Amino acid sequence: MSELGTTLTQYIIEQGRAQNNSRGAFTALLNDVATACKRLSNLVRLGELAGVLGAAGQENVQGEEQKKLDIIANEVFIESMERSGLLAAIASEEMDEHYPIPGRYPRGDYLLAFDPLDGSSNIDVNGATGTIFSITRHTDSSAPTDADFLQAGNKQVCAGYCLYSSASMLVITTGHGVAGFTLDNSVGEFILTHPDIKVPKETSEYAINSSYSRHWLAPEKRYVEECNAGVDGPRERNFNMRWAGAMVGDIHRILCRGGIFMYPMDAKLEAAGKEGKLRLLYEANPMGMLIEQAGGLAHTGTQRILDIEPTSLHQRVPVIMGSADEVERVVRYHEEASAKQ
Ligand code: P6P
Repeated sequence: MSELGTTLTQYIIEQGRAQNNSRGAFTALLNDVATACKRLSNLVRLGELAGVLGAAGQENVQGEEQKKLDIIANEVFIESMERSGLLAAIASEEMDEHYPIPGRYPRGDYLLAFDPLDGSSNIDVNGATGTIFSITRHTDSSAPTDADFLQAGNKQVCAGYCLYSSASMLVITTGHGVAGFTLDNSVGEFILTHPDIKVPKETSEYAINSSYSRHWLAPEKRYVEECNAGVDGPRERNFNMRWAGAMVGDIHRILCRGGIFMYPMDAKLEAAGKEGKLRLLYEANPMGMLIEQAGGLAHTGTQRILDIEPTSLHQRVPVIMGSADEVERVVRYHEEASAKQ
């Protein structure tokens, strides 16, 4: 295992050596990700001083109001990643279709899907935000299409996020566990501070937006009511609730001390014909890989997230992920509810 204080580059090289595969291309690719995250960390940290707060006066493909920083973050990431010759194309929450690598740059074998600034509504109130990314392979020699991004989450070769909060932290997995790096602004390096992150199987904390409780389906209603009853109900302990308003903030807390994060299917989403709120390719899949690699579970309530065969670039799915015991309990409640129908 790499030692505390190792830089991200040293860590990737050491991991490659340990897994007996040359990581040259991968090292360069993750270094580009790190460079983009450093740039974004600076912009987020300066906030209004950089003149990057507030609405951009337009909507993204999701129909969501874009913040200035949503657009800037998307541009910073693309500019940092497109020249490496390692990517074949980029897909982003902020772009309707994939972004092909311009002909003036060589085309590589990896696909990057990312959410440039998750939780951007927190920006104007100095709350936690982050960038979430997912990397898959593109082995076909032809120019990629949107369809090439439609790979199940179990095909990801790397997943991670950069959390912009009291510290900026890059948390990644390449399929061999989860490691966390803290940005040392004095040297401009991500330094290994969390070498082997594990999600505790048990927890006394759950995360869900309780303002939607009137729309919840029976399994989630039952689960949350039992948590709220604490030791006065069937649970063996009392529970706390936390909701960061940014998946990256909630998932980081869960990776650090356990918990369960839920953005489940509910009656309002069903009535609107939606499959969920959160996006599969660049939110649920990368976070699901991190959670599973750290020993947790990532589920929709009816299936494992990483087994879903995507059908569209901005596909949405229900999300229930975190401490294994709690996710298993919610899934069991879904199974019991289905058996009654
Ligand atoms: P709500 C941020 O917009 C996001 O996509 C996730 O990061 C976050 O967990 C969720 O939506 C917050 O949704 O409905 O509570 O505003």
